[in-house]
Amino acid sequence: MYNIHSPAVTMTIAGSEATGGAGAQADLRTFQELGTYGTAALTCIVAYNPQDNWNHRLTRIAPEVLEQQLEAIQANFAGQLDTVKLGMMGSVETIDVVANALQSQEWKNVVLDPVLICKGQEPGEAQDTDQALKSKLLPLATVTTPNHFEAEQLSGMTITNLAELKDAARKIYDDSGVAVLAKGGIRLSGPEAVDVFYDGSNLQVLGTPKIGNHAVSGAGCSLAAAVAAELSKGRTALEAAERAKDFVTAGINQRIAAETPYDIMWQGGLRRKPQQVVSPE
Ligand code: PXL
Repeated sequence: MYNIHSPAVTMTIAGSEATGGAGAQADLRTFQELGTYGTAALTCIVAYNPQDNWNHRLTRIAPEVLEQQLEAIQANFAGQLDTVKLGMMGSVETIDVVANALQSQEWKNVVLDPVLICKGQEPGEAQDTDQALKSKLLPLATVTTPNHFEAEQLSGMTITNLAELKDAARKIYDDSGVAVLAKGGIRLSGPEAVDVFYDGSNLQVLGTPKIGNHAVSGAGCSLAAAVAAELSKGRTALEAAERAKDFVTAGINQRIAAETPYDIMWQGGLRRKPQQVVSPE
């Protein structure tokens, strides 16, 4: 029975990244942290290779297995699941399955993180997947969160400064009708990590002081998941974008160092600092 006090149900359709920095693991942690009930349908499994410079080893989930996961989640939460976050897809077949699931019910919020490449991958490795993402998933989204590279790909523009990031956000919106949170992040020079939100009427620049000059794993996934979580609780897209940016900034501030060449953001960054537990001498 649906209980009005139940948390909003949110779903991520994303890849697993076993170390937990990115992908579905980061999404689920974000959903939990922001007070929603998270579900996950896996599209692929990424296992970094510590013997080979932490390169990605990618195993795709068979399309029918993804279909089964989506069927289970959608049936279990029929009538109360209206928010989905889309992460790494990994293949054209996967995109087709996801597009079908999106068309099989009504959604209020479809947040597309247009993952074209992951850290450690070469750009342009998967042109056909990128093309399918643009032609089949973007039109079904309500919000999209491209990073610098993805915003260049989606807009067909070169982005070297804030004015160009704004133009690209406008272009992506004008072409797709989808609200855009375009991330300059650390890629644009200057003291701030600047992102641009545009929904056809509001153009808002979201800036926070840069925390170092290195990309942090999980920031992109968590940002999109946080937007989805906030939308599922009834916030507007702009409010959701602002809160998501604060969530990620706090998470980067409290990042976790590991053996990979990049740190990992921590989804608990907005919590009050835990008391240090000191054992008696
Ligand atoms: O950061 C993008 C990303 C998304 N999804 C999965 C990933 C990565 C990057 O490593 O592994 C599963």
